[in-house]
Amino acid sequence: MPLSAHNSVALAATLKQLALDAGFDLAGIARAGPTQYEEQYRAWIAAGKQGAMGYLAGKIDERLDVTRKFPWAKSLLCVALAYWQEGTDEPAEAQENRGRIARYAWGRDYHKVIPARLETVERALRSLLGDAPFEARIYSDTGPILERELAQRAGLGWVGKHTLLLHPRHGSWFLLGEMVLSLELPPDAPVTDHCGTCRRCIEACPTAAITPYSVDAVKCISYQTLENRGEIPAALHAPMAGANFLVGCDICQEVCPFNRHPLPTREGDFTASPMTSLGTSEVLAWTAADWDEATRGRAFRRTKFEMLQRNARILEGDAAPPPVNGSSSPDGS
Ligand code: B12
Ligand code: SF4
Ligand code: SF4
Repeated sequence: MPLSAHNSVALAATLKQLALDAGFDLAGIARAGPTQYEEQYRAWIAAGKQGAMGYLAGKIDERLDVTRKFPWAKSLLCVALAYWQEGTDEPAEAQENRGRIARYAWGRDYHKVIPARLETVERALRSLLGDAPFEARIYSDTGPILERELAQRAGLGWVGKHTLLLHPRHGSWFLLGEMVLSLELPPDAPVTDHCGTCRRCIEACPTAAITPYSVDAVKCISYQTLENRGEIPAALHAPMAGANFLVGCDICQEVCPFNRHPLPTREGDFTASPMTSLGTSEVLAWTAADWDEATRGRAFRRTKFEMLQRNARILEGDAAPPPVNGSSSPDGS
């Protein structure tokens, strides 16, 4: 049967194949519509767990239901791009006096990589559908949308107790993206929760930031190193020095049993020149120009010069960071 907007089963299969051809590792279709977890989301905001990420408390109605922003939205193509890479873990002795960079930030900024791949998919779909018009909007951490719940609905995995999207065979080392579509497409079957009685991520988290299916961002090292532009609460300095991350944090993923056999990334933009750690004294000796050079095109450019030096001081056990004012939205909302 020829491909047309009216043959939704064939169209969904073709669209997912286009996504895989564009380099994504997982692709699925979710129905557009309200979250199942409105109450939990609103309670999280009411408790102030977003910290200075004020954008999470804005546009809540839109975030909880994509059809509020795009009344034409019927379906979403949800994609995942693996970012784990082999052979770049440094031996313990080489890590001395070095602070780790979380894996998602080793290579080129995914906020640039994923939308570019999704634009390729959109162009291919428009060319296949000829003159049949449709609406499409692309996101990857760039707008008010609940990316993990949507990916779960699209059958890419389940949302683990650490709140990340986990694939039953390949684990959680994936970054997510979506294309909101006006096309009516049959959704994939959601994956059920496989966490069972496991509590490893909860027990390993150095700052006790995780309660099952919820992370208190204010306690999370990832938030403190990447998003907090002010002072880091003194109570977190010792656990942060123990965790030894200058940028982000991977501990809850490293201990997860579903990450034992990660899918290596095929993305050249992630493997071209991975930066896995930085010397703390080197960072403290940097000028703003050195920071600019080292972070160009990388996701951890969000960690401004003063923030990176503040983080390095905490890792070195010296906590007197000068505050840096203001906060901004990573997801552009
Ligand atoms: C804000 C944010 C953060 C904050 C807050 C993290 C958090 N857990 O919410 C901080 C800065 C701490 C952070 C850290 C990280 N982040 Co972040 N972050 C986001 C962002 C922009 C929004 C997430 C959000 O809305 N949080 C608010 C909370 C309340 O939302 P929620 O947990 O989804 O809320 C749901 C749950 O409460 C759920 N729920 C409630 N009860 C129950 C019960 C059950 C059984 C279930 C299933 C669900 C459930 O329902 C709610 C609505 O869906 C997303 C991009 C996006 N737009 O989605 C990326 C995103 C989640 N981050 C990502 C990444 C990679 C990270 C880090 C790994 C980076 C790092 N290495 O440092 C860490 C991981 C820390 C962690 N364990 O979460 C990826 C995750 C990819 C994946 N495999 O899941 C995303 C999706 C970006 C992307 N496009 O790839 N992040
Ligand atoms: S990223 Fe680190 S600090 Fe944040 S919840 Fe996971 S283990 Fe805890
Ligand atoms: S460590 Fe255990 S509880 Fe946490 S996400 Fe992985 S399987 Fe689920």
